[in-house]
Amino acid sequence: MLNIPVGITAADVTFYQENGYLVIENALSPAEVAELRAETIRLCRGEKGDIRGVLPAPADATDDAVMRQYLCIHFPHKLSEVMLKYLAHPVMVNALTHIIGANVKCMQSMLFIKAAGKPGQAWHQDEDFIPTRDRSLTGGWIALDEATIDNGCLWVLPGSHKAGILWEMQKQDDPRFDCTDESFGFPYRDEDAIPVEVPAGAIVFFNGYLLHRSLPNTRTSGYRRVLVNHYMSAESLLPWLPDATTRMALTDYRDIVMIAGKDPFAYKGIVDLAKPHVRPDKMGGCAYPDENLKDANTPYDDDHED
Ligand SMILES: O=C(O)CCC(=O)C(=O)O
Repeated sequence: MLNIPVGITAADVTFYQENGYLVIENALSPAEVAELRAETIRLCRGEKGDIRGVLPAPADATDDAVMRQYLCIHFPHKLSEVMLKYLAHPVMVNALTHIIGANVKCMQSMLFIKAAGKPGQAWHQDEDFIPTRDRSLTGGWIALDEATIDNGCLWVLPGSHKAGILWEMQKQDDPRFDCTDESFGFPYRDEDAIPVEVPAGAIVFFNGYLLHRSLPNTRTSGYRRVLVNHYMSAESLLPWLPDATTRMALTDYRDIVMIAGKDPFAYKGIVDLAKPHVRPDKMGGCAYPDENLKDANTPYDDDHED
């Protein structure tokens, strides 16, 4: 039984076009949020299949001990029917077909767990990482916990998508952020940013050219869990290959899931490319946790609660 807010309004679409983001509260019911949280634990326990950087959890490890290991799991929808289902949640589909157009595909999911003490992500524009040809990239960020300033909500620079410029990027070693490169040189100040604080069950939509970041989870316990999926117009090719080592783009990345309308390029078929993996959180270095931990006895020795 869905708690669906009515579909988005013309005023919502105008707000999104002007500001580059939009919040829909009560998009998911409490039962749906609970389903995604339960699946998050199964993924972190390694019960859904191989995820690079996720170690099989001992049966007696607590849910907290297991979840606290991981900042973020990339491509959970490749292993989990539950995560796959929520790519095309009715509220998501309704909003995206108004924002993007009738034909919408998804190419990426990321499951942030972001336990207390974990870092945020520095200023960036998602089109730097996932370059569409028609600037249609849109994030659909599903809050599985309330997201607040103190647990590391999103911050956005409203209207920054409008220039249509991808700003320069550089490596950064700011301890507030994970290992991802940061955008710089843009004509906006940190003071112009606004926090996007939302309750659990909300979806935040944001444009692929919008400058956004998140700060660390500074609470002493708990999580800021989010399932964020990325979508684009099915009419655009996607010159992308999510392989940080080669950086070799395909002409058209076809490991996609259609979530609305028709795929004009269905004749190309779908291929299986993305491999689920953990995002290094910098606190343990920028290598994968399995590489960091290969000499350690077990990551579960320290089973304390905050
Ligand atoms: O939720 C976060 O902490 C960062 C998410 C983000 O920046 C993104 O999905 O592009």
